[in-house]
Amino acid sequence: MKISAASVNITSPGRNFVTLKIQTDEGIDGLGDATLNGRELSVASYLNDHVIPCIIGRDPFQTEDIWQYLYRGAYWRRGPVTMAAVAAVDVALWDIKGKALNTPVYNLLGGKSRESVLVYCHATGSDTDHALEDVARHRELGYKAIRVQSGIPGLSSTYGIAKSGGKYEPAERGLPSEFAWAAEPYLRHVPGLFARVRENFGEELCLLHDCHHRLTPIDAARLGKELEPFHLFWLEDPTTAELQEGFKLIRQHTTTPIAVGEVFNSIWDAHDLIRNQWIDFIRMSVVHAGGLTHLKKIADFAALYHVRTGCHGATDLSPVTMAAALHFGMAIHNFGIQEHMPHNGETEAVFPHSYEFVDGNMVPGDGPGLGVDLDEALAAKYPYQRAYLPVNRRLDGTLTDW
Ligand code: GCO
Ligand code: MG
Repeated sequence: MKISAASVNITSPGRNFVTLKIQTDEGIDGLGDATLNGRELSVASYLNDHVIPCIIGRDPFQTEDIWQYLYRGAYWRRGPVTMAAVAAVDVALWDIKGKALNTPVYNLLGGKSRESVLVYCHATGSDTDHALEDVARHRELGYKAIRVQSGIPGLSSTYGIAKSGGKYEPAERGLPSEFAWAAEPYLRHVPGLFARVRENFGEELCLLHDCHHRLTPIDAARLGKELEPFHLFWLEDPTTAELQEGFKLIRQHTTTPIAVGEVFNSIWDAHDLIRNQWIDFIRMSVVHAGGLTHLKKIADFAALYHVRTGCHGATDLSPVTMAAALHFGMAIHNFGIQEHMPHNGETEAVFPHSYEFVDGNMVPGDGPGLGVDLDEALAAKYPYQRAYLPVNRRLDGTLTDW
């Protein structure tokens, strides 16, 4: 079998998605997600202008060699644009391989290690009472693990809070909006939020929280310590991770489990974090970390250090990535949890898929390949719209991490 053609689809059914379709001379197609929130067109160009011409004529079964060709062969390696493009090719090839062998992708990654994968959802509220209502609503839907975020008294906006009436969606059309941030009111508020959640919902519910890279290591250590009585499943992105040693400081002070990695692109972003056991969960996603070929190696490396996975699964990762993450989660031994932020109805229609939510868990479906399609005619009705993530400033105007 040979790769005969490949094309990049950009669609915006509520938010932008970039999808690579690879075709073969035997009539089998595969899909790969190439979406990089707020920087979508750069990955589309990387694929169209630099990658697609090099893969035509290759054997789609050679996932390892093609991965190395695109990674090492580019000379300029790593980075989110490059790794999202490499991932799109890689995932599309695993999809083709599964279809050609008439088996689901999880069987190519080791076979089922479990019958379904545990997922967590997002509960949000403008204040603690509203957040508690949203936790109750998600429990009713069947979720067994819930991330909880709430508005912070004294701050006009913060990460993870839905606009009134709507669902939380991190990117906005138009130019970037600006948020205000101060760590002190946040640090004063969050322990009380989790005290109320535990008081209302008991010990069994898995609880998670995302700091979204906003704290210094010592502030994160304080938060982790103060959250210990509430036994979180994890505290996510407590600080920025360019300085991997920052996590050593957090670890010295708290037993709250730590998760990080949604913005990482390769094992080298997490090498020290994992081998020093400074984290408990690695959150890299199939799309931003070079595809299934690379993520499988990262998971196997992490397993040696008792680090489990918790793949990023926000709405800016397309249903193709969700499907790939579910196959991956079914197969690997050190699976931890999978993020689930449901897509809107338009997106679900553009990407018909076999994965489904069953009683707090998800299953990828047992059909061949990934089990996701792209309705290109419907996708064409939603043209690309420029969109950005917000930027964040401290109260004195200084630009800080969002
Ligand atoms: C998460 C993430 C997202 C990101 C988004 C950026 O934990 O799901 O933090 O909400 O902000 O994916 O594009
Ligand atoms: Mg996050």
